[in-house]
Amino acid sequence: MKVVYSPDLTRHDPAAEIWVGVRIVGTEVARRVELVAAATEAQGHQLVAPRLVTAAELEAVHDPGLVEFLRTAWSRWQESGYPREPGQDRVVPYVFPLYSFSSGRPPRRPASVAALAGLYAFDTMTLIGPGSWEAIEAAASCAVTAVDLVVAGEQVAFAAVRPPGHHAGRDFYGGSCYLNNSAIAASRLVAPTGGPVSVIDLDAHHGNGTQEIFYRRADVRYGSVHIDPAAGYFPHFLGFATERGEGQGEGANLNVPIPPGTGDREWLSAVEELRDLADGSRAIVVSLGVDAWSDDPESPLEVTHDGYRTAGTLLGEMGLPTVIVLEGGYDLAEIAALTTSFLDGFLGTSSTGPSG
Ligand code: SP5
Ligand code: ZN
Repeated sequence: MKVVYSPDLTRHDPAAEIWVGVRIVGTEVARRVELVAAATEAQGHQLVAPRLVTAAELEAVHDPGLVEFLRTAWSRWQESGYPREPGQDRVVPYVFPLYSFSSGRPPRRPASVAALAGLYAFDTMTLIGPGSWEAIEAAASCAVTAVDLVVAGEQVAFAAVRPPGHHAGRDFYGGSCYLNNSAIAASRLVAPTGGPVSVIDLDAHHGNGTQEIFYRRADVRYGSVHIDPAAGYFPHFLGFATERGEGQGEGANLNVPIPPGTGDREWLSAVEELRDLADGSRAIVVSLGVDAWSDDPESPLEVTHDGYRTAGTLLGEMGLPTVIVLEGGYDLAEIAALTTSFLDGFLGTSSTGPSG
């Protein structure tokens, strides 16, 4: 299997997140993807470099204003002098123009880049600094390159990327995500396969960005198993089972929220529901977050290596053209083994990893 990877993915180093107003050490670090790429290569998969994503591919899914903001925010932040005064070395939002703030009228574009960040960011945790844009663009580039490979006849390709993407929507970023790599891939798969395409999201958190991008569309379905937002977990406001899509997309969105402490058996039965949603699709995109793992610092789920391997088997057995895109997963000791467990299950190969 080909694994699309670029050293540029490591150039984004948020170093921190602002959580409940406090600057804490961030868990979405460059080492994550270095470990995953090295492990897949050690298992005999071939690392390939991406071609550059086009503006049309980005804008099929994202507002050009969001893309332009992400591309220029760090240089504007430096020009504004914030790193010296008040001493903030990352782009952090400051004022949030909520929908009702202007009674639904579109907000004016503010002159200040700190205010502009509040137009696009939905949280304070998702920082932008030197190298961020280069990595964000590289991640989207890897995703579309994986699509190219599948369209050219590969059964499956893996975009080993970060920053992750599934919390980013048409015109918003957050949850450590900036551009939605999986949604860009899914959108790009529709024309060459004829559609429909299904995104199956195994990350421990609900992929609110992917859901919203496709909420009114029938040509891309979205299914997710994730920690129940009603139990107090990110993204808090979305990911409920009642969200089923609207208009043309009615019935094409499936959320399976599960409680803290859920292990392999119930998680895998949810994966089977997602597989049923994808039935009749021409291709699938797997949003492969491995943070449902039992010791992950960002989630209270209790999925094991065997669980991820079996999920891989369930999705591999569908026999559809598949693009796998890395999302979350923050236990540096296990992220590589969890990922290769899933890939082994998908490919029907036996594991040589430590969990075998
Ligand atoms: C892609 C992805 O997995 N994004 C996950 C973002 C979830 N972040 C939630 C952060 C909630 C607070 N985290 C602080 C942990 C302190 N122990
Ligand atoms: Zn996650």
